Amino acid sequence: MEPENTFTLSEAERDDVAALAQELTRARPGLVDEREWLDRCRTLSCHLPARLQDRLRAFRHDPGPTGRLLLRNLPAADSVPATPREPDSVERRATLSASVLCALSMELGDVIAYRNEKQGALVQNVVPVPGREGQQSNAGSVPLEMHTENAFHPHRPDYVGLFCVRSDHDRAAGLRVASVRAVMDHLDAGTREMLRQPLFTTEPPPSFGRPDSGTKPHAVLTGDAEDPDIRVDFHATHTSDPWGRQAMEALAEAVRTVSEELVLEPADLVYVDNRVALHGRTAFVPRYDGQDRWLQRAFVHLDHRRSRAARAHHSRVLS
Ligand SMILES: O=C(O)CCC(=O)C(=O)O
Ligand SMILES: [Fe+2]
Repeated sequence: MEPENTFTLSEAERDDVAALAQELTRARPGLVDEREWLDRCRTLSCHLPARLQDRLRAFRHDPGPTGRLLLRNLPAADSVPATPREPDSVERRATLSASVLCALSMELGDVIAYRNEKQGALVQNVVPVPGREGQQSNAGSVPLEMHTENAFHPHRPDYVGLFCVRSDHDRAAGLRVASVRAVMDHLDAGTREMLRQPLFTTEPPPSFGRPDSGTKPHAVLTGDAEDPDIRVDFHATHTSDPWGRQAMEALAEAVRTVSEELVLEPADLVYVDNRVALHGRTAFVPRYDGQDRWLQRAFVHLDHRRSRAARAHHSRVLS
């Protein structure tokens, strides 16, 4: 029996998704960020296989104990071009992988991006970049600390979709995921209480403004006492309160204990529920030979209206 958080498409289902995605690669104007293409994508996403739609909706209803959904055996292109290696690389063309990622993401909600990140493109390449090995960003290859995606932002993504186009040479790069639901069992009452206090500030990455322009103080845990939401980035979230620091350390330890590692295969797609799960990545060794690890990423909002004031001209790109 397959675990509840994993869904493998049958061959027939994969062929159906492939046909739908191929139609999208031919849809006008062939560019992911254009409204006409996105409208077509939404329409076609209504025709995804019923079992897949059902699973995506079930995940939207409740992300389960692990806060993530792994979809396997999606269609993959017959020939994949060289892995990009330039900084801030994005995919604007409606390729097969970008089409699959957008069509499935639209079943969860609205695909969005941020103006100051990767040129506001809706589909972004997650690839190692020469010279950035040590960076705490998805261009690096040292371990990437566990984080809520865009933890500093008032309109954080509800879901992060990561579609594997190519694995790393050594199958060493593991996407790490830890859900707060699993973490809670490993936190004592005092730690939980500290993490609910507005004692923590989170810095934006340099691309989003001055590095010293952190958030207003916020809590790490909010909402239901037993089943809270989590907001933390172990690289960017800080507190000057000694008890707060201790609570962060206890949290980091609990996250290490429960986090799972997913070594993605081509045509695997993971959705992380960014309200209840943190993600990060283990280290790997890039070779910059065109065959490096390559994920494509998209962000999803459940309530498009809520971010309206941050989106000029009704676009999908938030400031
Ligand atoms: O490389 C990965 O597996 C995850 C990178 C990451 O955190 C991201 O792209 O948001
Ligand atoms: Fe991330």
